[in-house]
Amino acid sequence: MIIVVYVNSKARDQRFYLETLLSNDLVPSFDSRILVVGAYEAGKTTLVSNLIGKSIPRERQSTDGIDVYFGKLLFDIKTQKLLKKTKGVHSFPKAIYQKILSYIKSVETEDGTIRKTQCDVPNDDVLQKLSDKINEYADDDSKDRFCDQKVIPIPVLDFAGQIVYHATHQTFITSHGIYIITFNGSKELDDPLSDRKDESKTTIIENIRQWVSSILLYSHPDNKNYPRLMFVATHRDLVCQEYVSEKRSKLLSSLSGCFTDENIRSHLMLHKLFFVNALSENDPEMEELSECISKTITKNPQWGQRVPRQFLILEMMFAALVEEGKTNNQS
Ligand SMILES: Nc1nc2c(ncn2[C@@H]2O[C@H](COP(=O)(O)OP(=O)(O)OP(=O)(O)O)[C@@H](O)[C@H]2O)c(=O)[nH]1
Ligand SMILES: [Mg+2]
Repeated sequence: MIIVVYVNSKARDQRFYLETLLSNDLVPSFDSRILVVGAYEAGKTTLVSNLIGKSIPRERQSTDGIDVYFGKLLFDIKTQKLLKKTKGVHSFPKAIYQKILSYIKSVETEDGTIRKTQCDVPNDDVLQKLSDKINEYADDDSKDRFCDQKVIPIPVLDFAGQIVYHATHQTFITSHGIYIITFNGSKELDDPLSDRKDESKTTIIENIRQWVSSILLYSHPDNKNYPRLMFVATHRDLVCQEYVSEKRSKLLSSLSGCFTDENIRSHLMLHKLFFVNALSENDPEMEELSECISKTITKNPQWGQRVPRQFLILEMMFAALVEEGKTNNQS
C-alpha cells in the first residue's frame, strides 16, 4: 500500500477528486472544434481573432500552414454560450487542465463515493504529478473571472488559404467539427479569387465548392447532418449600407443554387448567411455568429457522448507529456 503525505488540504482535495475519475463509469464527454476555412485573403484570421477576442490584426499577414488556438474560446455548460478567455497563457495542456478542473468541479457536487476500478493505472507517482499540475493550474485560474464556471475549451483552427497547404489540411478534418467557410462578400461569387493576372482564374464559388467537397470527403460523415458547414461572408463594410440586404440575399441564393444534392445540403447551414465586418469588435453579426455556433455545438451527436471517466485522466496524461516535451525542448 502506498501512503501519500499531503502537503495541504487543497492539494489533497484535488488528488481526492482526481481519484474519483479512476473509474469505468460512463460520463458525458464534451468535445468540439471550430475550423475556419476558405480562400487566400478571405478574412479567416481576422474573423478568428474577432471570434476569440484576440486583438484584430491591422497589418495583413498571411497564415502559414495552420494556427490552432487552445483554451481561448470556452463553452459555458450552464448558459450554453461561448466565452472569450483573453487573459493568461493558452496552450493545449492548459486547455486540458481547464477541462479537467471544470469536470472536477462537477464531481465535487456528486456524492463523493470513490469507485476506483483500476488502481494501478496510472501509478501513484503519475497521479500525484497530475494532481500537482491541476493545483498549479487552479492557482493561476483562480485569478480568472471564469474560475467558478463549468467551461469546456473549444479549439479554433485557422487554416491558411493558399493552395500549397491544402494537402496538409486534410489531416485536421474531422466529422465532429463545425466548419466556417469564409469568403469575401464584397465581391461576386463568380469573381476570380485573385486579381493578379499570373494566377489561376479559380472563382470564389469554385473555391467554396472545393472546400465543401474536401470536408465531406475527408471527414467520412457517419451522420446525415454532421459535420456542420456554415458560410460567413466578410468585408460587409465595403458594401454600400443600403445594398447589404440585397447583396446578402443574392449571395445566399447563389450559394443555395450551387448545392442541389440532398446528401450534401443536409450538412450545409443555408438558412442564413452571416455577413460581417470582421474588423469591427462590435459587429452585432459577430455576436449572432457566436450564438449560432453555440447552438450548433450542442446539437452535435458526439457532444455529451458517454465515455469511461478514466479517459479524462488519460487525456491529462497526454497533456502533461506535451507540456514536459515543451519544457525539455526549451531547456
Ligand atoms: N474591410 C475589411 N477588411 C477585412 C475584413 N476581413 C478581413 N479584412 C482584411 O482582408 C485582408 C485579409 O485578411 P486575413 O484575415 O489575413 O485573411 P486570411 O483569409 O486569413 O488570409 P490567408 O491566411 O492568407 O489565407 C486583411 O488585410 C484584413 O484586414 C472585413 O470584414 N472588412
Ligand atoms: Mg490567415
